[in-house]
Amino acid sequence: MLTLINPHHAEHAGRQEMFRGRLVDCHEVPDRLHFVRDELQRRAIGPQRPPEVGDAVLDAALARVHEPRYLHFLANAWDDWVALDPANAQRDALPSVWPLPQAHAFRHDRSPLNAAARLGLFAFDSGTPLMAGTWRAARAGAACALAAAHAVLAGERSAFALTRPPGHHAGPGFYGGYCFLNNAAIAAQALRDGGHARVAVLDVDYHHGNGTQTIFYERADVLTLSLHGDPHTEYPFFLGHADETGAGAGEGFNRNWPLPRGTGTAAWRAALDEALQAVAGFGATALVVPLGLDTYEGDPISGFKLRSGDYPAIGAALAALGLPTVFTFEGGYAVAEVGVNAANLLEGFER
Ligand code: Q9C
Ligand code: ZN
Repeated sequence: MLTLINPHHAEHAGRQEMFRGRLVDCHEVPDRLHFVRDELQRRAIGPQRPPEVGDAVLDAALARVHEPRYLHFLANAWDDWVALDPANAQRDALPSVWPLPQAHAFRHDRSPLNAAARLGLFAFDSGTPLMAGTWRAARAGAACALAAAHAVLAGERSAFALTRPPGHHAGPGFYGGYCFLNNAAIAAQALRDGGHARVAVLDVDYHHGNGTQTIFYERADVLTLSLHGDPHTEYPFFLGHADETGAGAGEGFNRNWPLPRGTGTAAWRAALDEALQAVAGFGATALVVPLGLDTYEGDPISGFKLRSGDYPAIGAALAALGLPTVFTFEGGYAVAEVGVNAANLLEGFER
C-alpha cells in the first residue's frame, strides 16, 4: 500500500491540553506517527513518500470542505495570538471562553477582536492546542489525504495518508479533538470530484467522527458511517447518537453505531458488519476509512477492548468490499503499540 507521509507533522507538537479540570501532557504527540511509519517500513508494507500537491490545488480542495472564514482564521490564528501579547509566543493557544447558543444570552452577529476570545468562535474544546507550526502541519496533512485520493483515482487499490494532527473532529468551520482540517472529508470530496458518484466514509476511530458527519450531513452522495463510544459517556459527547440519520437531501445517508464503554471484539465486529452492509447497499464506488487505533484495549483515553491480534481481520473485512480505499490516520494514543496495530490492519487489508 502506498503511504503518503506528512513531512511537516512534527511542527505541530502541543505541550498541554485541558483534561478534567487540569492541564495534562498532550496525548496526540509526534511519536505516534513515527511508530506507525517505522512499523510499516519494518514489514515492507509498500512505498512511503511525501505528498506532491501544488498550493493552488490544495487551497481549492480545502475550500471544497471548509468555510472561507474558518480557513482564514486558521491561517492567521497563531500570528493573531502572538500579536495579542508577545509573551504568547512561548505558550500554545487554547480557548477559554465560548458563545453558547442560548437565546438572548450571547450575540452571534458580532465577532470579538480579541484573538483569545476569537478562538472560542471556532474551537469546541480546550483540549486542542494550536501553535506556530499548526497551520503548516495541518495543510501538509491535508495534502497527504488529497494525494492519497489522487493515487486511488489514478488506479491504486488503496493509499494511506499517514499524517497528524488528525482530522475527523474538524467540521466545516470548527476544530477540536486534536483536529483542524478534516483529512478524510478532503479525500472523500476529491474522490467525488474525480468521478466517483457515491463515496462512503466508514469511521472506525473510538470517537464519533462529528466533523465528517457535519460536513456531509445534508448530502446523499457521501454516506457517512461511524462506530464509536456512546456519546452519553464518551467524547465528543454532543453528537454521535443512533438517531442522527442525515437531513434534507442527506436524510438516510448518515448512520451511527454508538457502543458502550467496555465493548469488546465480538460486539464491535457485529457493528462493523452492519456498517459494511450499509456501504455495499449504498452502492459506493470508493471508500474512505478514518483509521483510529484508539479502539485498542491499551488506549489511555478510550474504552473499547480490541486486541492487536484483532486488527488483521478488520483490515480483511474492509478489503472484502472490493473498493478503492483511502485510509487517513486518526486517533490511537497507546504510542508504543499504535504502529503494530495500524500495520496489522493495513497488512490484513492487503492480504
Ligand atoms: N478537553 C481523536 O482521537 N479528549 N481525538 C478530551 C477535552 C479529547 C480524540 C479533551 C479526545 C479527542 C482524533
Ligand atoms: Zn479518537
